[in-house]
Amino acid sequence: QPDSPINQVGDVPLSAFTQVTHDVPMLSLGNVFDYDGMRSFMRRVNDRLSDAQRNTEYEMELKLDGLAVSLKYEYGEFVQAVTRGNGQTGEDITQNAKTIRNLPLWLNEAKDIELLEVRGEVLMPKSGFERLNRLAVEKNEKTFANPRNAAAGSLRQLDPSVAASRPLAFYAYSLNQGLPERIETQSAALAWLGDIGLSVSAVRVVQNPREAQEYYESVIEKREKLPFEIDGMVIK
Ligand code: I6G
Repeated sequence: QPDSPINQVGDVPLSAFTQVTHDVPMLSLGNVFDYDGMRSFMRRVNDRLSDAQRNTEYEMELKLDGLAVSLKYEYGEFVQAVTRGNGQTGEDITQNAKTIRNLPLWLNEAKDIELLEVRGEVLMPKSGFERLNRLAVEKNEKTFANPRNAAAGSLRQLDPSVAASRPLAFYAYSLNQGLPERIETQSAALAWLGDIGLSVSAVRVVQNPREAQEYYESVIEKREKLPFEIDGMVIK
């Protein structure tokens, strides 16, 4: 097929990944483990806001269990993918990222934006992981312990044709540079990323800890049926 990921692959495998310093550090998230923890997080947020901002809404996302990656697009064209690494510096995995089926090499309506930096997770859906391990068993090769390890192993391949043969997917969770001025909320930013061609996972806006808990419980109930693994939920 002309649009096959294999056609995105350059001719020579790399000998090593180049280290790249992130423009903005890739921080990790703070954790809460129960309803009280979540309620006090929301109270702390509210306490720090000005009167005009008080009673803000919260946006919730699935915490996809993959590898955090930062993508750069220049004038709408995909130019670079870097792993989180230690948060300050990561590895340039651009050639492997180009083979990810749902990662657009061009973004719609972003030709005027000098630099767009999008962060998200590269993951392997459960179905692809099971297929990959079945093939490995048939060929007497080593299997992967879980989808996250399989995604990590695939991204770490110096030969992009190996990554191209793996069922990887990218889901955006934040827009770090190039945010259009009219966009004022996290949910609007993700909706816009969806409009310009990126995949984003489910988003729910909630008003208070009770609504957040209800959404959390509804997701946990259907966790086994989700097409990918999650290791929690995110509240912003
Ligand atoms: O919004 C998010 C969804 C999932 C995230 C996130 C995430 O990890 C799987 N991780 C970070 C560091 C941030 N937002 C900022």
